[in-house]
Amino acid sequence: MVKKFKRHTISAALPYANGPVHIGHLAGVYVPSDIYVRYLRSKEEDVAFVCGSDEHGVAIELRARKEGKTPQEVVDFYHEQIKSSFEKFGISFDIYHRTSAKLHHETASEFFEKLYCENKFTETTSEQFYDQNEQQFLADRYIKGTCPTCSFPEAYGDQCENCGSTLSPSELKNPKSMLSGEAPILKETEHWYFPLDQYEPWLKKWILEDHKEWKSNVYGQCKSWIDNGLKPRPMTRDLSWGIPVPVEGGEGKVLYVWFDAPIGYISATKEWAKQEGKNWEDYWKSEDTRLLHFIGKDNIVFHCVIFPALLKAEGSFILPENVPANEFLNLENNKISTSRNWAVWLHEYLEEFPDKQDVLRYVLTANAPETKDNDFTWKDFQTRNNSELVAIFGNFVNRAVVLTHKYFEGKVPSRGDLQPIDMEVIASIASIPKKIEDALNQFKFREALSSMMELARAGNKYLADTEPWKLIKEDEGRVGTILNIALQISANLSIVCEPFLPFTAKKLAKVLNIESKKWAEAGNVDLLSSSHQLNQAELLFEKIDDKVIEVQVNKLLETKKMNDEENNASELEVLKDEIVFDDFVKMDLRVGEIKTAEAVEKSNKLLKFTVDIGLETRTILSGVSKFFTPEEMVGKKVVVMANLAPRKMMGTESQGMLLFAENSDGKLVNVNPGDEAENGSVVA
Ligand code: B3M
Ligand code: ZN
Repeated sequence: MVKKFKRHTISAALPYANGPVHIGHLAGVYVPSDIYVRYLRSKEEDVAFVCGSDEHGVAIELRARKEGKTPQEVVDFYHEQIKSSFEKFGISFDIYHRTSAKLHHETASEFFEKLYCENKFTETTSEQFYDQNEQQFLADRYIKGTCPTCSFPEAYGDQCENCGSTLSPSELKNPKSMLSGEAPILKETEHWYFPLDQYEPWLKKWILEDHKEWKSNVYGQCKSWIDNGLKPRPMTRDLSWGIPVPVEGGEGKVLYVWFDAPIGYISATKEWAKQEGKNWEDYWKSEDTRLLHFIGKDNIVFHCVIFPALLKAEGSFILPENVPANEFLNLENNKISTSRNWAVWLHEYLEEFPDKQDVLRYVLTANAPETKDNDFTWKDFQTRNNSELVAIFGNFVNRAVVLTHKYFEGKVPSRGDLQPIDMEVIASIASIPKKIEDALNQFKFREALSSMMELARAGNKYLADTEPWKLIKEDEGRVGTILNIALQISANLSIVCEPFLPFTAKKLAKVLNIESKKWAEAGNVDLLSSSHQLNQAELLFEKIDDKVIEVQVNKLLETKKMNDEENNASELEVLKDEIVFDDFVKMDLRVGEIKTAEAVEKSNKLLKFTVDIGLETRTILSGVSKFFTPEEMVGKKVVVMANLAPRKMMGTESQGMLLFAENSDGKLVNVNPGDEAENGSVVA
């Protein structure tokens, strides 16, 4: 049964205000939601499109600590930056709010209080890690230790980034507080839990039976969560940055960020309604409103399971009709990562590709990670621009307009008798809008985009097949018919491309000298009346050069190089596992003096030394020829590991090892014990 809704509340995930936004955000959430909303508006539907910055949570506290700033300073900066990037990309939110706003604090607190007063929470005491030096409970992210699975020494309390295992802080070996560096203690603390388990039967029916139409990636994730059994989840945290817990005993605690963030959609709607003189409750409490959440796949459980259960418990809100979550976008075959700077940042793109927002919107939609993770490559970006936007869309419109100026003084010529080829292309004008609609109604944005391009393609082919430039001498009337049809296609394009390419749609409307038209007019072959005056042609898209792409690829290569170097350096920063004194004294370290040194034949690494270690002279091979010449080593004092079992290298037995220090750039330097040290002295 298809339900008819009176209005739509469309939310796009609230990005954390702890870093800039990148193409992954745009592809996964903001471009598809914007396409959908623009389409609805074009259909003259009543829509509230809400978003804002998610400004609470540990990630933001951590970032602030790292930057030596207050959390508020951090979110103030990124909120503005993110907001401006979205605006410049034409993401047409009705409001871009923020969760540090007073109205949001009030809204989230009231929501919490209501659940509290109606006994919808359970209070539970548990033991959590506590930093005695800092007198603070530690969020999972604030604890580091050795991963129980892979022994990576830098695993976080909630996850090991080396092997990917999900952890709880108590599983870490040698847990250390990231605040003081000390080992934390376990201390009792009380929190308010939302008994998600009690909502399991309801969730089973609501999702697994009543929402079988959800995208399979979304439905699948929900099913696996529910099948694994739901547990009570704490809705408060021992942190200082966030919304204070508004009930007795809540001092020093804040609401869990995933409790308050989705309520951010509600407070954003409230703020917007206030500004627009509307009633926000129509958008959240009326059964004839359709609520949709656009999100990325890592947010599915929060939007499909936890938040709906909270809304259900509260009792007065509508529930989402659908949650069209996308998978992830990778960049040049690697996961996008903020910390490794592996991303195309929107604010940088805007600077480096001025006026090319639609190109990125196009590429990200054509290649959207709708059903599986997908890859963004600069090469593909260039190809789609040059051979689709420029060669098909832009070329078609440009030809139609330029020829009209050339032959008809820029006035739309009238149509004469139609030939089969005209009928054929007119049929596509009529049928394509419906195709786009069907795809959009199912959140199939790639398909919708490709249907939109089908119209441009049809137009381009029509001009190529009819070749009006060859007919002008003998049959001006025929040329008029052809150009009329081509211009009607262009006018149709300006309607159906608008959700995807809003900047282009505007330019196109300007060239055609028409007001923007609504979706209902799409499919019409009489959008432009005869003699309507066009404006001068303007290039809608321009070719992107190999050189421009090279710059971007090089930028990524540079990042990769820097990351690799950093990885090497951080390996050194991590101290090895503790050993006992008995282990240490097993090593016999002696002062030695290099007597002779020579290169080893056929080896480009090894030098062969004879070293006087007091009681005897040893032959020792060492892979240092990149750093020292044999000559400069003769006479040098060195530290020798004297009781290392002999090893044969390139046919020679090496009887010990020389000690060198490795600098952060990989350069080796001699560990020089100084001239005062006698050959054979024990180093200990
Ligand atoms: N800020 C997580 C994210 O940016 C989170 C989304 C909140 S939506 C209510 O991926
Ligand atoms: Zn691990």
